[in-house]
Amino acid sequence: MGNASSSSKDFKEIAANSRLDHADLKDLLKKFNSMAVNGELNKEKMKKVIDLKYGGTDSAFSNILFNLFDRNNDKTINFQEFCLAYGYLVNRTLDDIVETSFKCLDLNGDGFISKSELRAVVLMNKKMEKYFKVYNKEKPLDQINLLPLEVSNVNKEADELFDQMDVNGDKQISKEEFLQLTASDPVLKQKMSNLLVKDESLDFFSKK
Ligand SMILES: [Ca+2]
Ligand SMILES: [Ca+2]
Repeated sequence: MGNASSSSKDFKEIAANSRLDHADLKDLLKKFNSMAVNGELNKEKMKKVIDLKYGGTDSAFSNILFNLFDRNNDKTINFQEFCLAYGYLVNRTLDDIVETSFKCLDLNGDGFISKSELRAVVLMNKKMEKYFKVYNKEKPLDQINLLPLEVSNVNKEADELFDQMDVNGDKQISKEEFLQLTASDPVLKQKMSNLLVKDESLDFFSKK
């Protein structure tokens, strides 16, 4: 404390926003620099890192993770965004969790959550659960398959959730619908943030 160099000032601000301490940030900076090119991490590079760490990727997973990181929607991830995402995954608190959940679940970023997006997300959650809990990360993510019965159960679950949230029945979930419903239903709010595979995403930052 008391050292007023500009980088320590930046660190202080990032530490406060991400609820991480100085040692965490130093560690994260090393990780970030090992992944980033010219101080930025783009989606392609992020997919490569996912592929390396999980033995494959899933487009719903990489889109969610990218949307979680890229808070200002400029299609690239800077160090501050990198830290905020990590802070959220570790501490589980984020001031704008509802907006962030919507942004993450809207995989293609068109401002709506479609039925196929929700299906893809619920399916990916199931796949990640298998990867972690059934195979204990020993089988590459690319080789994890769901049985036809699992797929139909997942689709049913996703469609029920979708119908619950598509209040006006126009076959898409708008941000207004999402904000209103989650504000009045804490269980639903929790369910939505649970779809962001927080535990599983932490491996993105692991050594390997
Ligand atoms: Ca960004
Ligand atoms: Ca969408």
